[in-house]
Amino acid sequence: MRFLDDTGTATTADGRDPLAGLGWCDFFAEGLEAVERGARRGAALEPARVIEVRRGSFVVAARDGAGGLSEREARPSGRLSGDCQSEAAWPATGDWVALRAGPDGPGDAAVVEAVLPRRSAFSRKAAGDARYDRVAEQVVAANIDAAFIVAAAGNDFSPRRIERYATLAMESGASPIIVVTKADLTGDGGSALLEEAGKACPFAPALAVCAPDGTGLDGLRRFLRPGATSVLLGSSGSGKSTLLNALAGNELNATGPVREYDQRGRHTTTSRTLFSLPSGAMIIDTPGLREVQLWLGEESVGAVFSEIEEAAASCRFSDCSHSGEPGCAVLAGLADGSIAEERYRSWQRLAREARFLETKTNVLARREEKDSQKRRSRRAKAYNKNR
Ligand SMILES: Nc1nc2c(ncn2[C@@H]2O[C@H](COP(=O)(O)OP(=O)(O)OP(=O)(O)O)[C@@H](O)[C@H]2O)c(=O)[nH]1
Ligand SMILES: [Mg+2]
Ligand SMILES: [Zn+2]
Repeated sequence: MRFLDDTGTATTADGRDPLAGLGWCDFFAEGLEAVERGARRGAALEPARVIEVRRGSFVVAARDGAGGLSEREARPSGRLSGDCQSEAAWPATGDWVALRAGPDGPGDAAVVEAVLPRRSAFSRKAAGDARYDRVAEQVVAANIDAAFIVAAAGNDFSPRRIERYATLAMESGASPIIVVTKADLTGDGGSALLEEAGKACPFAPALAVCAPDGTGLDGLRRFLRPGATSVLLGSSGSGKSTLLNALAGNELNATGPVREYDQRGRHTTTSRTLFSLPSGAMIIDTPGLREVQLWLGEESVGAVFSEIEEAAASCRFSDCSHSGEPGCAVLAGLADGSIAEERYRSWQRLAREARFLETKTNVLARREEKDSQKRRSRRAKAYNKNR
């Protein structure tokens, strides 16, 4: 049984809005109200979550009017296309959007009018624009609670890449969780690599898994809360889709509201797609990123390199560049071995990259961004603390 409450919201018999299972909350409801206030009178808008972004259209999940959810295709409104000055403002997978019914009745594709403000977003610097003197943000996944940084055991394992992803995850507001896959390829169940991963990002939990035989999956499930969204990040071939496949496959017979994982895992992933697990947790699978360049994040670099940042606080000069000044606590740490040489070099490189981006982007816009970033980082740390 279902009923419409006096606001016209479809709810289930137990009074729950089906959108709540997709992560809908007051934060987004306020965003939708703001869009409605600015919209033309009479243009009824409804909330929907972007499951996949296609060329010129989106797949979204919205209320079906019968107490459940349905998947629909939607196209951008003329206004959205016109307003979108930047790539980052375009709907990304995981975004909540304001949807209007298609003008030609039920058969017509719905129209996305606006993107609602994001609670978090995993962004990178858009690839391939280095020749031009501009930098642009590309949103890989929006409104995510946790970012699984997937690194496969083997020759390609790189703590430096983990540091880079972890910095981006910190900047996003999501909690980084490191997953070492293909643990079966190591002689020790992955423990040596876990130790390396732990040094690369000291505050993030790190787990080793072997998805095909299920090893380690229960430890990972602790981070998959119903209604929360995670994103799988990592190089192509690192085992992201295999992991998703295993997480979904062990929970058989489920009918998730959003698309269920359909065992396509053996193929290289080509789109960023939001999947729903039967447990109610959501996961965004992504194609391996060939190039992960930072998008801002000087503070986030500091969070990932906490041992260096802590030492830097006791340098004699507050503007110490840590490259030869007297009384430099970072160089002292290098000398006594408490700071590893590779970490120091990696920290310098990422901090330089972040500073470069800072100077390239608008200072005022950045200041606003900083405040919200601080809030996000606090939330990200709280997420892991609360489990
Ligand atoms: N030995 C071993 N192989 C694995 C494991 N997990 C995944 N693989 C293999 O690694 C290969 C790549 O796995 P995928 O899951 O497609 O990798 P992906 O990260 O989704 O790659 P993209 O979609 O291209 O980004 C496949 O041949 C998998 O069978 C594992 O735990 N152990
Ligand atoms: Mg894949
Ligand atoms: Zn110093």
